[in-house]
Amino acid sequence: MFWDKNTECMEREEINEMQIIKLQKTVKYAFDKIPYYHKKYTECEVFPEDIQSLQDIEKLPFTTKDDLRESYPFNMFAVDLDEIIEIHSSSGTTGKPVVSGYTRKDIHNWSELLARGLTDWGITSKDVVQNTHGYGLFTGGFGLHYGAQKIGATVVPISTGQTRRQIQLLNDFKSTCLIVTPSYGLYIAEVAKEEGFNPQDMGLRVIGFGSEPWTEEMRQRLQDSFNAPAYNIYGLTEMMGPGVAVECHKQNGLHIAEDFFYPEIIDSETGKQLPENTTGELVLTNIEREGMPIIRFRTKDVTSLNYDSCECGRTFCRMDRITGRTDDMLKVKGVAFFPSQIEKALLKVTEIEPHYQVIISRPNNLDEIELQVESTPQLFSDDVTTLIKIRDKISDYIKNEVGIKVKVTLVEPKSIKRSTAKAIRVIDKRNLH
Ligand code: DLL
Repeated sequence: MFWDKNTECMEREEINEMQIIKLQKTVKYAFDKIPYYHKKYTECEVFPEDIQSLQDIEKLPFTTKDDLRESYPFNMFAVDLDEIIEIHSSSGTTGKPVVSGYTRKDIHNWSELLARGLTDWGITSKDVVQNTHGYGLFTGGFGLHYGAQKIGATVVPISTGQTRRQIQLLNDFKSTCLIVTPSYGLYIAEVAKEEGFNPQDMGLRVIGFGSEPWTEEMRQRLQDSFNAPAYNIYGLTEMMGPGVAVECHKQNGLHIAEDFFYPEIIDSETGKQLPENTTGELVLTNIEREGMPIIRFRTKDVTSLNYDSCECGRTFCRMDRITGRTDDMLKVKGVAFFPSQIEKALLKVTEIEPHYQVIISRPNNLDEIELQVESTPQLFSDDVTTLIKIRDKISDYIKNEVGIKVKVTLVEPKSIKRSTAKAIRVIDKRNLH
């Protein structure tokens, strides 16, 4: 099924013709309306009229997360605040998060992206969509909400957590579609079993999942647990949120909405474009966004693009599932952060040595994060109450800096392996690649 067949099945030539027109318009719009782009392009001596073909996009400098942070809060907006009807923001940092602003038209377009994806999965106005993504500054809740409502489905905006209630509503409301992060989906299945329900009999027809790294094996387990197909959704706050790319029912890659985003794959070392079917860093450009058009954003997500025709009939290119990051960003319990933030918090605690290791695991399908920190010889000989106090202090500082609660373990002085090269700070046992 198609939501907007004319668009979703355009010929490649038509797509490219549309993209160059939209790209030229966007570059001129950003240059005229956003001082950041005006300054940057003037410094690089590249101007809107230099963009004559899609290949010319390579003449433009990249935009990075740091550029967006420096524009905090609203300096990347291309319109006045009175035209912005909604704001979202990335999770994690308490310093300067990335802000994303949407005009009414942007919200309309965002809904379209997800309406397309959900329709392909067979969702109609007859479905009940239980949306467990967080509602708030995170884009997951509202993005999926708008898309599901657009097609007239009944949305249950339960948001994240309250697992027993999730199970109760799955049963009582007879939800037919569950929107989850893969790890939370598996957790719901497990708790359901503990509560005496068989998740396979709950009547779910479809699962939509995304927002964090996952493996094919996890997808398989999710599908087996609920006896329903599970489809991948990709997106990021900076570009819009979920829906930048959505997997079709063939489960063979995610179709990028090429009428809204122009994708490139680059070699993250050289910054040069790589050919199709080659793995590298995904770079995205908003070619249809009023509130905050971002040009050549380095996502740091590792994937490849495939332009072969897809059996589903859609012609937009497909990206592979994300297989890694080019930086050390971690996503744990849906919160994105960098190990350097943990270090920053630790350095504020004078009683300990800044030797630490972060261990991430996924027992029972839910992320767990443990921080092992070396205590000083002096502290180590102190009484237990002092140790507990310090441990709680570390935990509080980290919650403040990173936004999540970590389990802190104080270990013996000199027990964390020293490294002569780049220290291995993070041990991710989740096996996500
Ligand atoms: O996670 C948007 C989203 C919400 C996508 C709900 C899908 C469903 P951010 O919080 O800004 O936005 O995080 C974006 O999460 O750069 C990837 O590293 C990672 N990510 C998002 N979707 C996937 C996915 C939302 N399907 C960052 N597979 C991105 C793997 C994903 N990683």
